[in-house]
Amino acid sequence: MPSKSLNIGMIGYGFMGRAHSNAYNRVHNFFDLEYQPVLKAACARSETEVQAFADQWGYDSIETDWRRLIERDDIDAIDICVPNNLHREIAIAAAEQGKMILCEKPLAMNSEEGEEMCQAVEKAGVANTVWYNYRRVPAVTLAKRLIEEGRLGKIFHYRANFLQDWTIAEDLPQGGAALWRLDVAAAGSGVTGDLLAHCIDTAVWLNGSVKDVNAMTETFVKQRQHTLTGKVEPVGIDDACAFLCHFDNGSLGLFESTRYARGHKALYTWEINGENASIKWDLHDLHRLEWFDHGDEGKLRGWRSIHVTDHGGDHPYMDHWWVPGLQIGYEHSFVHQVADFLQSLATGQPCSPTFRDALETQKVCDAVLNSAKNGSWQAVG
Ligand code: NAI
Ligand code: SOE
Repeated sequence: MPSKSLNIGMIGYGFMGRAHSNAYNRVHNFFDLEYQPVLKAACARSETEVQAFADQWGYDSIETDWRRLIERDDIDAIDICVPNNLHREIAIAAAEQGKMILCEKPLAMNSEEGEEMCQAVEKAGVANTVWYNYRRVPAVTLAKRLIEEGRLGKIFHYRANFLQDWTIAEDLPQGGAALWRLDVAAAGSGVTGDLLAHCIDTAVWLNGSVKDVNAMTETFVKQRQHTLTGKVEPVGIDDACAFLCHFDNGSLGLFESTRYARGHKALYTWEINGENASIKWDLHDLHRLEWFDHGDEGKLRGWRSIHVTDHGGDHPYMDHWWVPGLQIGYEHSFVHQVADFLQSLATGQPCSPTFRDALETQKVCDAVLNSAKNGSWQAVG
């Protein structure tokens, strides 16, 4: 039974506000932990909207100004689920109030902001994590274990894609609720910070640091009406981005992301080729890990599809869920991140990715955008 409460102050009630609230509500039904999250307060600008959200998800109270929320003595941790341009200001103010922080990705608009955020949480000594949730899909965590066991041998290639198709229409406006991702002032960048950031986080976690990058970006629709001003304004985000890179371990990386791949809604895939084995994963089939082992007997050698649902400690996180063979989904990656965060509070260990870990991804994103602008290889700062 939990003996300690962790009072959550949630900022934002959109997609991630819901995904995280679901995770806080469910974690204790499946994980036996010392700390229990309590949904203390939800915050957003519209009183009626945030009250409806609070009622639906079980928050005790609401606020309409995040500054008021972070000043409250009954809040232990601030969860930042708002557009990217607000992450820095909220995180720094929350750290100054001594609050723990769970911040959505990307950490910040750029690495200068990210560095300031790191310094703020480190100075305040508050627990912090960034929601790069795909690390905690059991098949992805299993891949990490297999790599750490040295089963792939020397790694030669890492390739990843994150493909969508929802911004192809030229008359789609930019800015405001739901469309802030198209507005560079709110998002910081397009697919680089929104989608490739996930690919980079997973890659750095699985394959180590990126040394340098060579990128190209494209903005297919050059101007769109802005929802907030009503005017047709230039589009400042990258609609598509592809880059090559060298990893510190000598392997080569190839990454692509776009919102113009007709037919693809959220096709996140990665593949790693090592000297002894190859491994690949696909978000659309997230409970499976594809594995090719060159050490297998010749006549039986081929790609295996591992259904990552087994118990007995073989498959990460799965002992906490249903019986072997029954799979879990997208939302469980957030439950796992909450469970790991709560566990980290009990052990005093950091919950990776911390702000400092996520800054590494931010630096790769910055190098990618600089490379695309300058047309040259860029070292990761
Ligand atoms: P959303 O557009 O669905 O929700 C944004 C929320 O922020 C809304 O509730 C809005 O009312 C609120 N908000 C905006 N300005 C505010 C202010 N000044 N004060 C208080 N509330 C304010 O956005 P979504 O998809 O939830 O994205 C939020 C963050 O989560 C972004 O940083 C995004 O990159 C990240 N994200 C991460 C995902 C992941 O896979 N880990 C998935 C989707 C989003
Ligand atoms: C964009 O559509 C989006 O929701 C990203 O913001 C998320 O980070 C990604 O996980 C899914 O796609």
